[in-house]
Amino acid sequence: MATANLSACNPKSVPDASEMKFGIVVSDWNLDITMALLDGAVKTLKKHGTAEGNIVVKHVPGSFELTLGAQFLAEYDDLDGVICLGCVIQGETPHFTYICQSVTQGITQLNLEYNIPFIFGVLTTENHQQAIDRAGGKHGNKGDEAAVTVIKMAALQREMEK
Ligand code: DLZ
Repeated sequence: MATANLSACNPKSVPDASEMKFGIVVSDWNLDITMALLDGAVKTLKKHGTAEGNIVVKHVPGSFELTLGAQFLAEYDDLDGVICLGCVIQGETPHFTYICQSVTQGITQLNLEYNIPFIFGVLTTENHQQAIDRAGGKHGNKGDEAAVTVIKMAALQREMEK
């Protein structure tokens, strides 16, 4: 009887990322939160084998600029994927809605136009505490999740290209 390779079948397992190179574009708005997301993403990429020299980090002023920052990374470097990190907190004006719509659509468009994954690591919260809870707090660190996601998508692309 054939034995199944359980680790290959396990949807939770994370592929080896030692031969991969990633870009991270991070927004400077709500910097305490986005730096925590960045820290989580970098630690997780390294944990799965990505060399520090193969993690290219670029800053942009706000989440609205994440799309173009990610496009610059894809155009000017040879990357397996790009993580976009930001934090948009609801204010008293409709600004929140416009920024969230723009960055969501922008990142979706990049995924369809380039042949590498662009990961949405943007917190969209009602207040600062909800953001803290998701940037290393009681709900984990969404930067970690974004890193796992980019590794999985880059591995999927490599598998399909063979
Ligand atoms: C202007 C603005 C506001 C009000 N709020 C946020 C926010 O919560 N998170 C964020 O990342 N950026 C915010 N920005 C800045 C915009 O993303 C953008 O940088 C400016 O509108 C300039 O294009």
